[in-house]
Amino acid sequence: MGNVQPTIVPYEDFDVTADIKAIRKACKGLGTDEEAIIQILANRSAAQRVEIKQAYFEKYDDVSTYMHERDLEADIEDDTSGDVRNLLISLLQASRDEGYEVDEGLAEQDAASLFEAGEGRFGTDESTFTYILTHRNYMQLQATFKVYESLSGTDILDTIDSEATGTLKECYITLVRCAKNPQLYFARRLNAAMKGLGTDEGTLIRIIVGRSEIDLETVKDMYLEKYDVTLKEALDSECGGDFKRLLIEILH
Ligand SMILES: [Ca+2]
Repeated sequence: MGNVQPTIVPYEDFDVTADIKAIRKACKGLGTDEEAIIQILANRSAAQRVEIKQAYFEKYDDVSTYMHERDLEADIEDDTSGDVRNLLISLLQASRDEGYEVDEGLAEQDAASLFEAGEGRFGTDESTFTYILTHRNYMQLQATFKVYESLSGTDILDTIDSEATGTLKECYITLVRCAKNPQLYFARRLNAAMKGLGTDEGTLIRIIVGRSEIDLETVKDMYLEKYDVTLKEALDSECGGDFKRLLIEILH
């Protein structure tokens, strides 16, 4: 990964209003789009998540059509259940260590706990997975995943694939991908935003502008490695007009 900066620097393109609107939208309607909420919260610093929580409370508490106080945690509690709800609330509580220190002893301890919570037992102890994935810093998680692999012989993603199901599994996978290789994660999201009919322009702008001062060069490298086409070529064939020119401008 070379000299890439860790990604838990505050999200550059942070727009608290856009975030709470997106979260509100994900909470409303049929079911909750947990994946959308995770994608936002997993890429904001602790301070930004606190800001999101407060802004959400202020905005939606003012709306008098609601009979009772609404805050983000309550919305999520209404709309999701059990383990997914606990995971989202833990992310919102901004409890993740945001340093870059790696404690090898803790990595060994956490890897053993993850093993015991999953492969080492009948069923799965989701609370252990949720706690570790939401509390440790990303560098620490990278160390834990390495120890895990040597301990169990299995990649943590394969373990999650067989130990978790449904939305919870998708959320864990998103968190692990963010922690393991943030730049590859962004490359995947860019690809998904262009794939199929139409283009998710908002996502393209958010990632390209947001990462431009941080690690866009590495995101571009990851994109090429993963999809065998440069990000520029992909944008060229998927987007049109001024929008495309703007994005390619930012890419250099
Ligand atoms: Ca198991």
